[in-house]
Amino acid sequence: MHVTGWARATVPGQTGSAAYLSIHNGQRTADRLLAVATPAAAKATIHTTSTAGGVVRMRAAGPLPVGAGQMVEMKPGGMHVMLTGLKAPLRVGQQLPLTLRFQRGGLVRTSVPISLEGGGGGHRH
Ligand SMILES: [Cu+2]
Repeated sequence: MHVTGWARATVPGQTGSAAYLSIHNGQRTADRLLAVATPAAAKATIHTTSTAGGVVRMRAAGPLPVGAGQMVEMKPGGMHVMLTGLKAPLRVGQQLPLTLRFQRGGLVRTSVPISLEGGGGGHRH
């Protein structure tokens, strides 16, 4: 399982944010992402976003299937990892540590860069 992505930096007073992950399953068997955790927030929840009648709604979306050889890409306005109860501001240039729990693959620990617009790795538009 190869996980990359980024988390959105917060503005002052903001206690929630989101992380957008790209999950690549290089295995020959399908897997499912069961849960995400970070020491930086009280809660991390897999969410999808849908728009119906001009109203944007988010709802819990786990467990998230990742087929054999497939890539699941989270994006602003779509699937994301909702972070609530942040213990400190998310600052541009810092890293957000994450632990992903897969049904077959077990725990995957990673960290993603914190930025304003994504791109990660110091890349800016
Ligand atoms: Cu959300």
